Amino acid sequence: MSGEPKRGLFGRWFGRQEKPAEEAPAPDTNEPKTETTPAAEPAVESPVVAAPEPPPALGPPVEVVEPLVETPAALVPEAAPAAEPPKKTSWFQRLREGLQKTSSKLSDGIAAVFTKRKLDADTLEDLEDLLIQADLGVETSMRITEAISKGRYEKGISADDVRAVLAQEVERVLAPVAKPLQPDFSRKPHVVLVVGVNGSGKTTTIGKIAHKYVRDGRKVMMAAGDTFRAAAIDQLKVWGERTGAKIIARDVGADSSGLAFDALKEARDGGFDLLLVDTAGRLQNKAALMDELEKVVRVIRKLDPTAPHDVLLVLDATTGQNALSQVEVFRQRAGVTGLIMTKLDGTARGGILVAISAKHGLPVHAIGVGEGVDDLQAFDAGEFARAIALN
Ligand SMILES: Nc1nc2c(ncn2[C@@H]2O[C@H](COP(=O)(O)OP(=O)(O)O)[C@@H](O)[C@H]2O)c(=O)[nH]1
Ligand SMILES: [Mg+2]
Repeated sequence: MSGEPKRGLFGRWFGRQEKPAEEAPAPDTNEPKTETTPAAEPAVESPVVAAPEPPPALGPPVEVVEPLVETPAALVPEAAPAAEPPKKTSWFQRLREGLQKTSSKLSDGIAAVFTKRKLDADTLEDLEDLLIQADLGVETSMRITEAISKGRYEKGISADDVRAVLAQEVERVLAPVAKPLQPDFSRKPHVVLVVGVNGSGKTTTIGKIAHKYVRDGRKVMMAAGDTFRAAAIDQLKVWGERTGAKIIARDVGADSSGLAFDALKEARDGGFDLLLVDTAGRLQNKAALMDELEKVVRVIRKLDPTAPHDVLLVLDATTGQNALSQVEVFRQRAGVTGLIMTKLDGTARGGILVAISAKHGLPVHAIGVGEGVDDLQAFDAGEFARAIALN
């Protein structure tokens, strides 16, 4: 892996070197941050809303169904401002800052455990605890401590030695899953279904992906499949304006599988290269959400038995351990084929990606490091490992 963080990763992801896009304004208009915190969004585990019925087609506005967490007015995005945004730090800098909490906890902990350069059962156990607390997972944590115990450290081991082994082992887990998204445009369209809990960054990620391929000269369509919330539909429309991708949307409460079907039909008839299907992250409960996702897949397959060609699960890096159960549930029910982790620019708990990768081995296609159109980066195992272990 490269030691130079800023060199064309985005281009590498998509197999070609891009000229940097004009700095596009960050969408400051999406959902309130509070909604996306782990506390506010405990994921699909429990019934979130007590409404007995799904919103019927053309039924009452869903704001009635989930009024507590979201403020509809704040959700309606405004048009992007034309002004240049303030100069942003590099994506790697943002990734490093995002993982700073994890990495400094680890390095402080390692320094404390290995002050005496002693390598015995106690220090190894302390190290293992530390790694597990950083969300790396039991399996990987044991592998790292084992690697250290087997190393030749007769003269004692320094904290730097430990961190070097940590970086190496984390990279070893992540390297096989770092795989770019590779749409096959000959399918006309290549269909990407995007799933995940509410607030994880699905709609934003779809917008970023659309931007990339529109800029490449592809015909891109986005289907506003989160018909549960009016604000979600409006949000995708703004991304349509921002990127130039075509939007297929219906009224709130409309059947999202019907929408996906029509979108695919229209994309096919119109010779589109790529169809990105947004979905709801929250319905009345987990079962309803999963039923709906299954239905969307079934209906898409009536038109194209090979579709959806990618089912991307979007994970919020600030959620920590809960991401693991999200992978399990969505993988089982929605046939997830790859992951995108967002918000690695915040106060991320990126260690969980290591645990997820060790357990599931699903491709990690990209990471989100901000809210702007260009803030989607190829996932680079080495950079990520270094940001966690050597930051
Ligand atoms: N800092 C940061 N914010 C993000 C990122 N991706 C999404 N967001 C924000 O997270 C919030 C929820 O995103 P959204 O796309 O609406 O999530 P959805 O409910 O899964 O569709 C919005 O405020 C986004 O701007 C990211 O990579 N970094
Ligand atoms: Mg959304």
